Amino acid sequence: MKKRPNILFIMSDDHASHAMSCYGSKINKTPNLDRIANEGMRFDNCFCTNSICTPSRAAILTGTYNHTNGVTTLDTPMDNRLQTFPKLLQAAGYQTAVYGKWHLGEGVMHVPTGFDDWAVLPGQGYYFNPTFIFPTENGCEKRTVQGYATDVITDMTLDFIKNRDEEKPFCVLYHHKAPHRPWYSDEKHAAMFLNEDVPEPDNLFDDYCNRARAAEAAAMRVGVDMYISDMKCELPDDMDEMERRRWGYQRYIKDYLRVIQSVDDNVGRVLDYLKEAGLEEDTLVIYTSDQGFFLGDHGWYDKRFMYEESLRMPFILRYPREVKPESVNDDIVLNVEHRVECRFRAAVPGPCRDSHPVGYAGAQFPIDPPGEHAARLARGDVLSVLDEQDGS
Ligand SMILES: [Ca+2]
Repeated sequence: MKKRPNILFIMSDDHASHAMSCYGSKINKTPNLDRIANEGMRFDNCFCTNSICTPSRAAILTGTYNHTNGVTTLDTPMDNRLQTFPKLLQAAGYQTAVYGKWHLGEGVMHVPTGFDDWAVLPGQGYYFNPTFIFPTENGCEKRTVQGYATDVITDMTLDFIKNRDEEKPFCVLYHHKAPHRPWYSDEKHAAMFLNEDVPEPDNLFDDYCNRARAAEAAAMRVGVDMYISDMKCELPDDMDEMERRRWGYQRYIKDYLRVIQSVDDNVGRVLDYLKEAGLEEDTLVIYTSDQGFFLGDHGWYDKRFMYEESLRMPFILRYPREVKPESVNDDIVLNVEHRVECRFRAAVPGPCRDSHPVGYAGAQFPIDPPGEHAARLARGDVLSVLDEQDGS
């Protein structure tokens, strides 16, 4: 039987690809995330189907669109009886775990299922000394863990890998809370950018003319529609809107980039451990985020708007046994396909349609019905999909 890879699925929260140097960022460097892209494949056109945390996370786990899985808003928790890729892997003999951001609901119907071990943040969680929900014999309990969330989540992930049953492959979902607002940096990165300005995007001072009214109405303007908790100071009342945008951009983007630097450092710790433990060749490493983010683009921060900056997700993977270094894929890929990627790599048997192989990451794989349209789009087969929809 073909050796089954371990899977390290790393997902952060609101990390836009244009804040990663492997995607050409003009404002920061992410050397450890770049290692994944440089030693594997970078996807340049990966998009979410609903640019907000909870729905995107449900789409990724289940491989289905939100009208199918029922998770349509931040307030619709996921039914944990739904089929997910970790459940399929667990049933196929994988050791499975999830640590960090979950944001798919709490309580018996919504906490993680399909995992041999887990510890997740309730809701958004906190950056410092976060509370986690842990499984117990009779259900679950909340406990506070001392430390900085990005470090703590990494420690949990490393503990799981170090203490695994070496006879079985593993799949661990390593889910950062960062860089979701309010962007609280750790001490190590607090001084970054202190005496310098971060370059502004060309369209920071967008005036929304010649655009649909929604653009002007959107309450996502940098410096104007932000809270004191975002800015960590009182908002100035002696600036016009454009001055406030310029001031607010520097205040928030520096904190956003500082918390990303901790994610990058910690991903580096895990990559170093995989190498040290001799697991590098046998582990598929994926890095993604639940959606993108406006980095001052159009004068906005946040997401939840159908623009490329918010819909585009970073998606890079490394698996030396099958993926050539420095590969780039510009096909359109959707978040509902992440499950397919993990299942394929693990060669998990299941209710697949094996008569429909398609090219993806330079390989052939069977796809299942929920991923079918997206996978065909990934082939560039757009017109036939649209024709089929028109006729159905
Ligand atoms: Ca998010």
